[in-house]
Amino acid sequence: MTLAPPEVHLDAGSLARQMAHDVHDGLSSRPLTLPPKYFYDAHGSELFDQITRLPEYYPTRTERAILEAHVEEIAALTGARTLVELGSGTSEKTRLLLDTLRGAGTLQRFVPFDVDPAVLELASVAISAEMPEVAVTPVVGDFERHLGQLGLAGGDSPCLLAFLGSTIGNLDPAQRASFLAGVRSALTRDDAFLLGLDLVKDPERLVDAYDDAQGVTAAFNKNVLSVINRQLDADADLSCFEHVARWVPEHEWIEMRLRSTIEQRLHVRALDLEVFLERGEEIRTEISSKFRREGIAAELAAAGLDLEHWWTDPAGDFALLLARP
Ligand code: AVJ
Repeated sequence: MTLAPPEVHLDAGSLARQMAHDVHDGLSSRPLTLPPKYFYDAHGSELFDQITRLPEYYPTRTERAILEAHVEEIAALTGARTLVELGSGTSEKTRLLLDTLRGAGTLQRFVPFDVDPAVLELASVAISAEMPEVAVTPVVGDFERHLGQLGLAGGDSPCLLAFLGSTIGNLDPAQRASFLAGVRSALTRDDAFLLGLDLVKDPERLVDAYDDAQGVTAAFNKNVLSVINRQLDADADLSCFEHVARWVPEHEWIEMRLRSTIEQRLHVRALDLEVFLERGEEIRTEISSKFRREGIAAELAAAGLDLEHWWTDPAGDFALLLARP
């Protein structure tokens, strides 16, 4: 078994400080915001898992179909000896990539990269038990801050860096530019970047994907308040907020918001912060950007990456792309 202990760039203490800082920032000025990364405690991750199986939420199954159709080609194009997966969780799509790279005889090393050490541990142990000849070297970190420390150069190159699920959509354009610069600097000549993107489409379908009939997405959205109640000793009453999903054409992104149904006072004790909410006032909890080929090609180019391959499903709902330095 070749499972290394995780390389930790982010311990529990610094995560907690980061959260306190982000929540303070988001709730102490208007418009009120909360960062989407705090949706994912154990309950939030379970709800997200349910979302991925909802009839309205097409991205997960569509991306899987694209990957299934082209994974052999991706393996052949990259000849990857190292697979790095950002925000990996326990994804079955990772397994498809791993199995194919193994089948091609190139895979030597797997680097799962996630903020959550518990999720990382589960994934790492499972993969290293299944694939004893593959070195599993997990990294605990935040992909917005710690890509520069990945230290891939000198490892088993070429490396394939995968970022699936359109998670990049949570970043605004400025955050994306700095993230993509981080990706570029983590890669060398023969490496490649595999990116999953949700595409611009009929707004009605987009809104439905973020406001499902069963209310799972509503529960997922409100769960961020439970996280804050628990982690920062706040007193939010989830029943006094309603879920809102809205398409914003100027930015081509979906916004999720929590709308206060009454005038209320929110007390975040650990931050010594009181927030007064008018009836109908909203907290923005997530942006989920939708992409076009020309737009992302330009963003990649600005970071020094060439878009070399672009694959979509027949309906053009979702895309996988391969870019190189
Ligand atoms: C995990 C960020 C890709 O934006 O579609 C799903 C999260 N939010 N439903 C997305 C999410 C509401 C998801 N990402």
